[in-house]
Amino acid sequence: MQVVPIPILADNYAYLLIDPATGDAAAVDPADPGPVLSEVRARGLRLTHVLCTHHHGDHSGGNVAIADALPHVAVVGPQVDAARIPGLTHGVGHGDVVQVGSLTVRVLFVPCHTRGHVAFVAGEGAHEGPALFCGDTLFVAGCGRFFEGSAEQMVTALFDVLGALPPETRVYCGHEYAVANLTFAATVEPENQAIHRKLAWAVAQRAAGLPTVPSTLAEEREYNPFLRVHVPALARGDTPAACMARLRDAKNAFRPA
Ligand code: GBP
Ligand code: ZN
Repeated sequence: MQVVPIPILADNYAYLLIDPATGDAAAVDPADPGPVLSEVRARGLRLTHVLCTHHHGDHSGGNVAIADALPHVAVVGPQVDAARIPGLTHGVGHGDVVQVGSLTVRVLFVPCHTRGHVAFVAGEGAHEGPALFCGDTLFVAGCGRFFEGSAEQMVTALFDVLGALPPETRVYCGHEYAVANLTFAATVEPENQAIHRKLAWAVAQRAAGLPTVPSTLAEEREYNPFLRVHVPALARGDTPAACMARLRDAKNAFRPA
């Protein structure tokens, strides 16, 4: 299994998920089809699927152009939001599987950012550990805004659903937000050295023109405040959902100095 991040639009990532055994590949959230199709051609791949995490245009806006360019491609996305996913051919829900060459991709239902948001986990059998494509649910050191859901739903998504994956799971998220997220994280947990280390690393990566993806779930648990709502320093006596709501409100209001 190989994953290639493709920076698109202002700060989005599309991804190619490649099965080296067959040359088959899937494109995750290819909202800008140009750079994604160029990469497919340059690598001599056969694109078999678009995997669309949610209806927002910066994730789903390339579906139709890709299907027009490559009519055999299956457009996979949340059945719950079928009417809002352009070009959808295969509506899926929690536990469904999609076969990309010899790779098995499993669908996880993680509503909150949008009411139909799904994540895709690939290569769960592979010895290098699975790859998680989590769209705008989990970011490096952050999470998505709760546009169509509640703090309770984000707790379920991050702890019960994504939290059930192994710690070595590689996290491929929908936006390059690491520096902004870690700057916020440092204000809510200033004593946490993992935040300061990751922030220095993220600033250096970005200065070198490099992405901050992937991280791992194990790493995220060290510095991501939204995965630390049960830690006393952040919970301050609140339930996980109440802490989740408070952190989300604070992040929405946060403007770096
Ligand atoms: C800021 O505040 O500095 N950069 C901005 C935040 C995902 S994109 C931009 C923002 O709000 N991004 C969204 C998010 O969830 N961010 C998490 C965070 O800021 O902590 N989107 O493009 C967003 O989902 C969108 C598209 C939203 C269509 C609504 C519709 Br309708
Ligand atoms: Zn979004």
